[in-house]
Amino acid sequence: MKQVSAAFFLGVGALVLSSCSAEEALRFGWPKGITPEAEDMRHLWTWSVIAALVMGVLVWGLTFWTVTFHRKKPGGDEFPRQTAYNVPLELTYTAIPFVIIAVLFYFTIIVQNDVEGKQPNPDVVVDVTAFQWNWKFGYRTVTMADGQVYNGFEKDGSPYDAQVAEPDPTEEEEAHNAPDDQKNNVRNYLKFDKIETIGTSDEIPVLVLPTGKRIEFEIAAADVIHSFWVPEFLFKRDVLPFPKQNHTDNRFQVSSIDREGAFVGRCAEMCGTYHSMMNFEVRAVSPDQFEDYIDFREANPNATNAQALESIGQSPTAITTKPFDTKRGTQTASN
Ligand SMILES: [Cu+2]
Repeated sequence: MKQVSAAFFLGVGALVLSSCSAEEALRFGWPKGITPEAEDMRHLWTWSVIAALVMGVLVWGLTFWTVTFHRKKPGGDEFPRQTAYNVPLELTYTAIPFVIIAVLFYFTIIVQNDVEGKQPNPDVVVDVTAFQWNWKFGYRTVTMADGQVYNGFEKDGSPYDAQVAEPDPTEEEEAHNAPDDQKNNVRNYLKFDKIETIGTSDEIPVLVLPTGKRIEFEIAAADVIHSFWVPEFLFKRDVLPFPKQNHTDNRFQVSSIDREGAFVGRCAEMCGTYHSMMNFEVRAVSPDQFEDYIDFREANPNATNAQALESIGQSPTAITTKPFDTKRGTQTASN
C-alpha cells in the first residue's frame, strides 16, 4: 500500500511540475472560469478527477499485485484458493459503487442547482438570437447604478426576416387561422430590442457586459438548433427555435463576471455549412464603462457597435477571434 500511495503522489507531483502551477494542474485541462458558477463546476471537476484517480490507483494496484504475486508457481499445478460466491465480499463490492455514485450524484445536484439558479430582477437581461450563421445580442433591460432601469425591449418578433420587410397582413391573417401545428411557423418568440449588436460575415459581434453584475441570457434560434458557448463560463446551452414547444428552459443567469477582458464565444452545435465561423466575443468591462457604453448606444442609435466600443476606450473589433475567410471567389479551377 505504501508503494501505491507513493506512486499516486509521484503522479500528482509530475502533473504539478509539468504545468505552470498547482492551480492550473488541478484544473485538469479546463479553462480558467470567470464566473462563480464556473468556479463551482471546476471544483466539482477537480474533486471528481481526484476521486477517479484514487479509485484508478487502487484498481491498478490490485491488478498488478494480483498478476505479480499470484502467478502460477513453476511446477505447481494446484488451483489458488477460490473465492467465488463469497456473499459478504460480493455485497461489499456492490455496495461501494453505490456509495460512490450517491456521493457524486449529491455534489453534482448541488452544483447543478447553483449553475441553473435564477434570481428575480437580474441587473442586465440580454436577448440572444442565433441564426445561420451568426448572433444577434439585444439589451432588454439594464439596471443603472442610480437604480434607474433602462428598458430597451422593442417587440416580440414575427417571422425573422420581417425585421427588414413589413409583415404582410394577409400572411399574418393566414398564420392566425392556420391549424396549430402550422402556427408554429410564426416565430413570434423572437425578441427585438432598441440596442442590438448583429454579427456579419465581416464583423464578429462583440457582446459588451459589465463585471460584478447578475446577467440573464434569454436565448432563441431563428432557424435551426445552435448552442451558446463561452468556454470561460464553462457553460453552454443549446439554442432552440420555438423554445416553448421544444420544452427548453431558454433563460439562464451568471451571478457575475469576475474578470475584465475579452472572451471568445462559439456555436457548439453543428448547424450547417458555416457553423465553424459562428463566433462571438464577450467583452467584460467595468460597470461604469458599461453604463457609458449603453448611454452612447442609446444616444447614437445610428452609430456602430465598433464606434460605441471606441467611445469607452475599448478595441472596436474582436480580439479573441476574427471573421473566417471563406476564400470564395479567390480560388480558380487550377488551385
Ligand atoms: Cu450555430
